[in-house]
Amino acid sequence: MSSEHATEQTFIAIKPDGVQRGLIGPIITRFEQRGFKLVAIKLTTPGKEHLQAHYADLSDKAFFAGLIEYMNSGPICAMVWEGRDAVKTGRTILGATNPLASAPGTIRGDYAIDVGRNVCHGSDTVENAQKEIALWFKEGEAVSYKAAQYGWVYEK
Ligand code: D4T
Repeated sequence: MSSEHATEQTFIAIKPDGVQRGLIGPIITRFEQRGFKLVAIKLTTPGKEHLQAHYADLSDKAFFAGLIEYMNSGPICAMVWEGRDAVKTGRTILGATNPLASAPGTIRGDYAIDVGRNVCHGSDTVENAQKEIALWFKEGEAVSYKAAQYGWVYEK
């Protein structure tokens, strides 16, 4: 059963509001406690051009300029998390884009109200995860290691 789900890497970013509100710890805890493995992490203020590239597919939206301004308003905690089905499950842990539609128990359902202050980003597909990791991290910045808890998280 477990082999039906591939081991993946996903890009998770705690946005400036999440960082300023002291939510780095609680958000990391959710991914750690679920059993996912942290393979890269940094605090970064990458600048407008980088943020515009990250959200390039939204450039024609009315909220784009506000989104870039918000994302550029303070440090972002950029991370790569690894594990079985990490992309889809990461999105489930995050909740819906609009926090008011997010179930309690999800990050956005517990910590956010407005869509323009939704505290955390997560890749939506494996392909986008790979693109985002390549945009935010240099080659080799994500480390490779076997987590001590592996056999207690995965059957095989
Ligand atoms: P991110 O990329 O932040 O994980 O968001 P989602 O993947 O869940 O959703 P998205 O790409 O549609 O939106 C990106 C980003 O834009 C903000 N946003 C979105 C906004 O400010 N107003 C809006 O109406 C929408 C739809 C929130 C997330």
